[in-house]
Amino acid sequence: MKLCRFQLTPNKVQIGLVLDSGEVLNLTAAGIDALQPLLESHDLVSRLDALSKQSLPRYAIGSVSLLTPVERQEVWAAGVTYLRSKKARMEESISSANAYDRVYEAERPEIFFKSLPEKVVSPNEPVGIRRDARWNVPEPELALVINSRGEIVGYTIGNDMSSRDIEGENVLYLPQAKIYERSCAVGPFITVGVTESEAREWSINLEIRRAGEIVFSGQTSVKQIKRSFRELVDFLFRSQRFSNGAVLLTGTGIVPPDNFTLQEKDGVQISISGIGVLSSPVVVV
Ligand code: DO4
Ligand code: MG
Repeated sequence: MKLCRFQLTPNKVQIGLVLDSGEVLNLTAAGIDALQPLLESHDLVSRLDALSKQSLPRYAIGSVSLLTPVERQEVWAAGVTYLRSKKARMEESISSANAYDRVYEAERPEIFFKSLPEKVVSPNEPVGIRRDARWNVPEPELALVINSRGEIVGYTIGNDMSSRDIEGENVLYLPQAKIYERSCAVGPFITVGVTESEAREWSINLEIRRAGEIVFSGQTSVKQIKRSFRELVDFLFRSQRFSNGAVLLTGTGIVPPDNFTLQEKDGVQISISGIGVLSSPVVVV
């Protein structure tokens, strides 16, 4: 089951349930005007099941504008959760290679703040590359959708846009490499009613196009993530409350070759098998 936020006309955000037919069922017509109360409910899947049987307006998915499903949640991200990411970080950062090596093995994971909800970029809206960076990449990541009780209630797609030259120059520059205008896209759907072991069977694909040609493609599997989702969420929720819930990106396992950097007008397409496709053009910010 997949939830989304969408618009038919500007300025009116609606909540939808994506049906197997490929249509979007309008849950706002049943009085649901935000995702958060749904994500807090104790019987989410059975509620959605009941709603799916109601006679509500439905639209072809291609006829609506999909928005990010992030409403008021802070977005956080875990790093160095895949061996591929650990190697890439150690190669790009001469001064801090040891830090990345140690965090991969340590009990405490790397978790960093990524975005305020109002700064999150919706599907098909541009993601940014910093004008003061030379080496920019997308990071395609499975994102956990967590309610205020710390329960993982769904999964979506996140893009942790990153400036590798800034990150590699000095580990203290990490926030500048990670947090800037349009550096985080999330969406389009939240898949619910799936266990961690089912989500671990999903694959993640990244395709980057330039002038219509594919200039990079890569694939990984969610099962390559070294840590359990529960472990990551438990660390995030240690000594911190999230009254609006949170979204946690789980790290990247796809790293383009070192001679690759994004350019303005590139197209980034991230697919996760159990969720869908998050597409974003690239702009310089
Ligand atoms: O420590 C740098 C960030 C790593 C990261 O974002 C990732 O592994 O996805
Ligand atoms: Mg990342």
